[in-house]
Amino acid sequence: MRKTLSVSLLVSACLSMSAQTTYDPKTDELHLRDYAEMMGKYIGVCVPVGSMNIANDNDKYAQKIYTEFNAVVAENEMKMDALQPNQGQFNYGNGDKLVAFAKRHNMKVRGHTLCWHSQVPKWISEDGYQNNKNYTRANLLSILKRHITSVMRHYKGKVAEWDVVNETLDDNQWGVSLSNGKYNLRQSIWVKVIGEDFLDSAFTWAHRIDPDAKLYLNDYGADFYGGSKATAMYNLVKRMKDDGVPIDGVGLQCHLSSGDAVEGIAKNARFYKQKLGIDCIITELELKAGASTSANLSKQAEAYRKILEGFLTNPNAPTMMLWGIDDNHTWIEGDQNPLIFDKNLQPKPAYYSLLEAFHNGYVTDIHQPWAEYSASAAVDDAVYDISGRKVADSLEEFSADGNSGIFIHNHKKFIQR
Ligand code: 9MR
Repeated sequence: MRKTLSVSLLVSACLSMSAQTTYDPKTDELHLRDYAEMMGKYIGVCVPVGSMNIANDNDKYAQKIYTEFNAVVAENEMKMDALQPNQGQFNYGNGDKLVAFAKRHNMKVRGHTLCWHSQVPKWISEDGYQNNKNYTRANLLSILKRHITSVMRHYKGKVAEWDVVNETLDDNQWGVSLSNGKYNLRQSIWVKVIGEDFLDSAFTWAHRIDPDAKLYLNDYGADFYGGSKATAMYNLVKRMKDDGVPIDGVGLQCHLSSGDAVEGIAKNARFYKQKLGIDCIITELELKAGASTSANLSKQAEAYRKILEGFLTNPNAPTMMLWGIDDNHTWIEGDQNPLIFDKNLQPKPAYYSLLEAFHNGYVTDIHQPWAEYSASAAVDDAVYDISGRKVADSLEEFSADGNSGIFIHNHKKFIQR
């Protein structure tokens, strides 16, 4: 069982703040989840429940997971083919194992995923695209409804949030723009046989059974603000919101590489907050680094750091999940070393950079009055004095005002002379 965060650790975190000592993440006694909890955030990881011994709290992987993370998601075990392998036969064993693990260690469970074109059971479709069983629209609607309502009922109150629909956008989004509001859907069996309203129905059924569960639309390649798939995602979610579909947010998978322009993620999150007032979370992060050279690992660490810094400054980004515990548990092939622990479960530079980013975010954070966030002004760029009073709506406005002293911008203190 994980030890609860002791008062002395908290005190030491605060002391290091006031004493302004040089921070060394390698000697930090706190873990990622400790900082996340102090800041009201979730940092999580996917668990290959079927092949990891999480029933044993002394297992080294189990221990690492509950020590470092406060959220989990099943890597494969709560997908449609796993939960309903034969029509009407539900198999909740592995999902229940994850829920029990999370309960023992006070972690949030994400559900992944109620409806997808991949990992669809063979009794529905050979490959998630063909309607080789010749289902009618009515047949498929009732199959989907039964799956979603059964699973939501089983996990009601135990799984806090769901990726209701996964990867419904086509890879080709040529011609979409914010002004034309267009998006292209993947021609999965769901879209072809039911039509676009399978999405609306899926969210509505899920919400009816568990109105407290948060419901997300999850996808890859829609991570960076301004990208064509990101624009398509926004257009689709806006359409759903406008139609009153109960959607709480967008999941950005973030299967990325160290060299990607990862700043685009935080920008995307801000956009969803400002325009639609919904969450924008990171659901499946990993960063391909290439071979395990020190240059590659430092570059990777910096990219992880930037992503976490962006995540901490966005109040509508409560959750950031990694897609694997270590470089031995990744779906990425080849020598890519995409995760924050190495093949021997030892911390990599990326782990320390996350810890440091959390530490810096926590100890310099004079909690911004998030309630002031409005849908209009770019208030996330606001500047505060050290008692938390807003002095300017933006850095530009601030510098034009001739202020001097210590101020806070983006959770960081700075001195204006
Ligand atoms: O990590 C998962 C891998 O073990 C499975 O073989 C694969 C099957 O499609 O799914 C992987 O997880 C995917 C996730 O469910 C959805 N987004 C992409 C992930 C990586 O492929």
